[in-house]
Amino acid sequence: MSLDVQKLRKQFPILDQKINGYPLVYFDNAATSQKPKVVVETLENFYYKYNANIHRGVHTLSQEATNLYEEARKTLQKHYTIKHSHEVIFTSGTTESINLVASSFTSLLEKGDEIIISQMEHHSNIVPWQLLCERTGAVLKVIPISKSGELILESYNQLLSKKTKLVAVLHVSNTLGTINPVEKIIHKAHQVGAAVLLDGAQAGMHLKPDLQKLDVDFYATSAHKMCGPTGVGMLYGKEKWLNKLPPYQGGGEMIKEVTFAKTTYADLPHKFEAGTPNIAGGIAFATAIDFLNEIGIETIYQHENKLLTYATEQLTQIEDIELYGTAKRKSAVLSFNLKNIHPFDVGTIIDKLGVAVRTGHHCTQPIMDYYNIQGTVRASFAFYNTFEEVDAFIKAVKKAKTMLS
Ligand code: C6P
Repeated sequence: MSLDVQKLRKQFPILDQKINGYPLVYFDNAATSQKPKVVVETLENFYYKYNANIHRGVHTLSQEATNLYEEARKTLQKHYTIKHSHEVIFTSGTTESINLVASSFTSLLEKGDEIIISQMEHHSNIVPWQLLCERTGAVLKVIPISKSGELILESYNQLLSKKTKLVAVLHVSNTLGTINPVEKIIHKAHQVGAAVLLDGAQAGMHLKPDLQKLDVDFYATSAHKMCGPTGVGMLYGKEKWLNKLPPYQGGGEMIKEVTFAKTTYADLPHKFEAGTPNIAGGIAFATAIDFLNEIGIETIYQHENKLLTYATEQLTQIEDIELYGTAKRKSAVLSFNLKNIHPFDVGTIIDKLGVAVRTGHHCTQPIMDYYNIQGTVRASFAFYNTFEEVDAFIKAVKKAKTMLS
């Protein structure tokens, strides 16, 4: 099915504006996606009609708010094909989801145990594991990448051993666009008895993983990268792991009984949800998921892929373009540089022409070190982007090249 992009864009009033006198071309979707009216209305509706704390009150409003929040959990469960709704933990986003697992894993690791990550990870999937290694004496191992920006799986196989306790890798790279062969990665890790965490931050709007089929142990994601609000996300964890791990934070709602002698913890998912959560955000996260499913994630992927192919063809015709990330399976991310020109300068000039992209290391400094560069210009597309916008972007890059050469 093809998309009626113009009709969809009416759901995103922010796109219909001029920046520096030019129509906005929003190509910074990997940083955060725009929010459709239905999501904003859900937030507004919650605060106008249902605002109350959840799981705490006997009064009607509190019960209604609780029902909406728990319904949202079920929407996530269904979307990701998760067995039990209590395996869905609401967090503030991917970063917190990963930190939760890394923090709780402290008690399960011993000196000399190994954790495997990859060279293409976002800092959110590097630093929490480094901190865990510092706490426990575990050792961090890194799967290298190839020039095309793909994981070298032979090296991964060699890194795996009985010492491997956890493998934490990206589902989709925010800098290179690479869609990793996560099925193979999970299968291999399980053969040595290691758990697998996938950083799904960049998969949300483009792929619809069946988490049971994948057989992944943990899956982390953020609502704001899939048309939902900021400050809310999900950690999926297999029941057996969530039962084994100790709580991440202590506070209200995560306990069964508190005495000064001993505290016992609430059942899942509440054991990992201390304090008042982002209630409106969680509910609006579910609205965003419904919105995406109504369009169809496969339809979204196909449209974005066409944009990516067209943009790649156009961009690589410009002399002196260096492209980073040419994996066979890619999401709609284009990272590039103009030879001898700083990415920041390109980003600044094209912004003057209305084009919003991200420049810099994209919180993936090891990738920059690998390619021996300081940063890249990154254009990332969403289903509401058009071919005309790609043309405007290419024109802007050409102008930047002329001005900066
Ligand atoms: N990447 C980008 O511009 P949070 O901030 O918790 O929602 O997501 C962190 C995160 C984790 N993993 C990956 C692969 C990511 O891309 C991100 C966020 C943004 O690329 C902001 S740095």
